[in-house]
This record gives sequence, C-alpha cells and structure tokens, in this order.
Amino acid sequence: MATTPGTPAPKTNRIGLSVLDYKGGKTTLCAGCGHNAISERIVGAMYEMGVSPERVIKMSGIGCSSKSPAYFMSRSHSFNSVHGRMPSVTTGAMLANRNLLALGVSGDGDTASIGIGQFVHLMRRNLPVIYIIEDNGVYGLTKGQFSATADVGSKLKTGVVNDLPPIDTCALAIELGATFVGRSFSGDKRQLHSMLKAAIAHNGTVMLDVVSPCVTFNDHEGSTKSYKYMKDHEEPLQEINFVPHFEEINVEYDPGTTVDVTMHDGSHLQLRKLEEDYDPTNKINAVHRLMESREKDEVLTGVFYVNPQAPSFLDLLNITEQPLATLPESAVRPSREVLEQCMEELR
Ligand SMILES: Cc1ncc(C[n+]2csc(CCOP(=O)(O)OP(=O)(O)O)c2C)c(N)n1
Ligand code: SF4
Ligand SMILES: [Mg+2]
Repeated sequence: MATTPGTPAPKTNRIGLSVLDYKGGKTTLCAGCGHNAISERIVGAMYEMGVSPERVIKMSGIGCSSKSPAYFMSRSHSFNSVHGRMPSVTTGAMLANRNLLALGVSGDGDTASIGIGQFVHLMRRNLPVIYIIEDNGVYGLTKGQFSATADVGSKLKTGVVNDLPPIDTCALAIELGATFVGRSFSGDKRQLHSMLKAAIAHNGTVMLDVVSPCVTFNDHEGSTKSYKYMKDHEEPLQEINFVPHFEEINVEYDPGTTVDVTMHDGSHLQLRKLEEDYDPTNKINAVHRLMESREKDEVLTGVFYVNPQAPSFLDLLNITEQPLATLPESAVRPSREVLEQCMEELR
C-alpha cells in the first residue's frame, strides 16, 4: 500500500499486509447491528493470522448476515448464493480448489429454516470451512419474523410470543460430525477474536454460532437475543488463548486448569477452564452441557467441542493435491480408447 511521504509506514502482519488490506466496503447494515461487529472481528483475525486475502472465498446465502461479506476483505473472492444454499456451493468450490480457505457467513434463518437440509449434510462431511451463523433469532432482512433459533417465550416487538422450541445449531453440529463447534457473542470481542483465529488453524468443519443482536427488530425487553439479555445471561465456559504456530508460547499455565489442544497446523488452543472437568474433546459431555445450560436459561459460550485429528472431507475423498480447477485437460479427460471401451461395455 502507498504511504504519504513523512507519515510512518502502517504496521504490517507476517505477509507484509496492513489491516487496511483486509477491509471491505462501507456497511449498509443498521448502525449497531451485531453483524458489523462480527465483520470487524473477521478482519482482525485474518490480519493477525497473516492469511492471504486472495486465498479466501467468502460464501453466503441471503439475509442481512449474508450481505455482510461485502463489508470485509474486498480483496477476497465472494459468492452470494441462493437462500439456504451456501453449503452446497461451498462444497463445490472446495472440491474444485482445495487450496482455498472457505469462510461461510449465514443467518439463523438462512441456516436453521430454509437451509437446514444443506446445513446438516455439510456438518456430517467435515469439509474444511469456517461456518458462521450470525444469530439474531429473527429474519432481519424481511422485517423481523421469528426464526427457528428463537427461544420459547421470546417476544417480538408486536407482543407475539414464540411457543416453539429452538434448534440448537451447536448441539446439532456436534452430533452430526462437525469437528470444531463453539458459540460466541458479537459483543464479546476477545472471545470471538480468539475463536476465529483458532478456526482459521482448523482443518475441518468449524461451526460457530455467534449471537448477533438485531437492533431494529429484536433488541427489546422480552427478546433473548438482545444486547441486554446477553450481558445478563452469557456464561463463558473457558478463557480462550490461541497461540498460532508462528508465535512462541509464552503464557505459563497450570495443566490442571487448562486444556491445551494442538491444532492441525501446530498452533495451540489453550482453554482455561472456568468449570471443573470440562473436556472439549468429549462429544457426549459437550451435548450434555449444552442441554443443561438451556434448562438453566444461561447462554453458554466458548469452544464446546474440538477434534483436530479427524480426517477432513477432502482427505477422505483422497483427491489430488493439485486443485482440480487447474489440472490440465489431459489429466481430467479420459482418452479416446478409454471412452470407446466404456461405450463397448454399454452395448
Ligand atoms: C427462496 C427464498 N425464500 C425467501 C426469501 C426471503 N428472505 C430473504 S432473507 C430471509 C431470512 C433472513 O434471515 P436470516 O438468515 O436470519 O438473516 P438476517 O437478515 O437475520 O441476518 C428470507 C426469508 C428469499 N430471499 N428467498
Ligand atoms: S435489520 Fe437487523 S439484522 Fe438487518 S441490518 Fe438492521 S439490525 Fe442488522
Ligand atoms: Mg437472522
């Protein structure tokens, strides 16, 4: 980036880029919308991890949340798909070019209503993708109807009360096979920042449900996705410290109180337990703790489950290291002889 003579050069990351290289267009979302804060955390995490913006594909569906990729990382590729169809488009893109870093941004409506079929199949495949649900409990773009993540008893501005139980996307993702599952809050800067950095280091499906208040339609008394409700009910499970593979570990911790998970790329995810005996590698425990938190009306946040060893979908398929998209025609097209042999077998 060019600098004006006399002004100090901007701080740069390990690939020589400044944070401005990770910015996007000016947001058109409402001032105070939680989605804007999530975009800022994505910019910060990608910058600190030194991810090349050109390697990132920003994938989304339809909704205010799905519009938000336009407001961060303009140098990356972007695909705003059909409502609820981001998972299949992302799967196709990653199969075509496994060197990309896929970042999927969805909404609670986009994921848990129209897109639930695609979501569940994505979660069982362990495709390398960071899937973020910007969860406000409503369809913000279409003027605030309840979504399927709205809690029982939650009230719309009009006074309508939701009497259906919510889909817990985290419990669902863990059950189905996602290998990094957590929940955060758009207002919890430190936690979300660390979680996103760890997500970048993970090789497999990361599913992050981020409670992201809609200031226009769901931030009033009686809402369970408002800033005030989250301030009063957020219950962090751990303090998260992430040490990327290119940095030295310089925080001393007591092994009795901290779980250290070595990530696929050699980074360390250090989870300082705020509760006794929480093991983020134990699936059954994770689902149990999520169910328990719901009974207690607390919004549990943190990393619920992580398994850095599971093979990703691309490993399972055993596809070539060279992206399919760049293989020459001679490598992907059967020869005339092979085609003739196939035709012969069909006769
Ligand atoms: C096939 C189809 N059905 C319905 C819609 C209308 N629609 C647009 S966005 C949306 C829901 C958005 O909610 P969510 O994903 O939670 O995003 P938010 O706006 O709350 O961030 C709906 C139902 C559409 N665009 N396409
Ligand atoms: S309507 Fe709600 S979700 Fe949409 S931009 Fe405004 S505050 Fe955000
Ligand atoms: Mg929504």
